[in-house]
Amino acid sequence: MATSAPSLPKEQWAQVCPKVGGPLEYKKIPVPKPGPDQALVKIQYSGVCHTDLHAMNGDWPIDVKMPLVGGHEGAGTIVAKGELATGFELGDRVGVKWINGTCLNCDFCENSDEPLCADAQLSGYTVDGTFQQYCLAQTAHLTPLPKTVKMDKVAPILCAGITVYKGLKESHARPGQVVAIVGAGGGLGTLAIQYANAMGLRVIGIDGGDEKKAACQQLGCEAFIDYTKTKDLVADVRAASPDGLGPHAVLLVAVSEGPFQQAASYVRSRGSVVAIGLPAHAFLKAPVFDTVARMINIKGSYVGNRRDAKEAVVPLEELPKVFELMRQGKITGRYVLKMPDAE
Ligand code: 8ID
Ligand code: ZN
Repeated sequence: MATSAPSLPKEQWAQVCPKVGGPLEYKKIPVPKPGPDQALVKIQYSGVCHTDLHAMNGDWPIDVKMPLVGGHEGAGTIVAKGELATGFELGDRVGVKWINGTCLNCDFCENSDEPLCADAQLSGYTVDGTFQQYCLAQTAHLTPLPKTVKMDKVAPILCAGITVYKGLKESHARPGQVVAIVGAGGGLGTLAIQYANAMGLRVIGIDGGDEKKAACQQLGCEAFIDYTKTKDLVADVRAASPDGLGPHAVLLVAVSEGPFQQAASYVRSRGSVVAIGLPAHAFLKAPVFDTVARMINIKGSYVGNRRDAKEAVVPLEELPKVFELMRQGKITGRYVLKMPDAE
């Protein structure tokens, strides 16, 4: 049976992107109703991912819903659910992530590779996301949030944290080995440093500017290379690894093509280059000879699963400001939006 909290409003505040390119409109829109296998989640906090800016800009070769409510790092509580929505009760604390719903029946879904499902619905991309007070998601794809985690702290984990944790696992780097994180001072990067440290890895951070350098060092990078200042990035990255042979793995989380063409030159022989960032219209490039003769493994990694960070909290009406800073490359760490009535 479908259930809902006794007094749900008919309207809510949302940041709506009316068409590709924006600008955003902060306005009231109807509160949606859950389908049979969905829950309605009252969002308290939402992270802001660079993906949200890509969506607004129409950067990628997959169609984006317009008008669109973006956002895919939402933390909140269930206030209504459809008659086939099992596993959760009203009032449960949950996370809404990038994968909003999938078929649950295809080969990929059956093998826990739901992000690869051809029918995957994407929060804040193919369906409205978490830059609104009330958001829908298939209950199978909600993440239960333990009572002990703070909603503002956990929000960025629902995309950035999950993605970099998965990327580090995909790199197969082992404790004691060295990973270079390219774009280390951004949302994904700052979380990647923390996960890498927690997994016993040594981190070389690569990003630009003193603010990002300080943040990276404070979070646990043992070396930092400023791509805006170095004269020979490849040589500097190699030199920063303790034996001079280069990092065992490279996590590419930057939003520019250059690093994607460069990483194979400094990764250690037999090492892995893991592409995660999604700059518009970009290509990966690597010398065939080196890739073969140095046994380099180049792969992509797309979302996945996990935990915590230090973040700034700003109110929902300030989303356009966050996007502007992101465009200018001035975001250090992750911004988290606070919904108008969050505690
Ligand atoms: O599942 C996935 N693969 C996935 C999941 C989530 C996000 C992919 N992403 C993608 C986003 O769509 C985006 O393209 O990862 C990318 C990074 O997202 P973000 O961390 O949310 O972006 P940010 O906070 O703007 O950080 C980007 C950092 O890259 C640095 C910037 O200074 C910034 O700190 N950077 C750039 I732009 N060019 C650089 C360069 N040449 C660079 N750092 C080093 N070298
Ligand atoms: Zn994201």
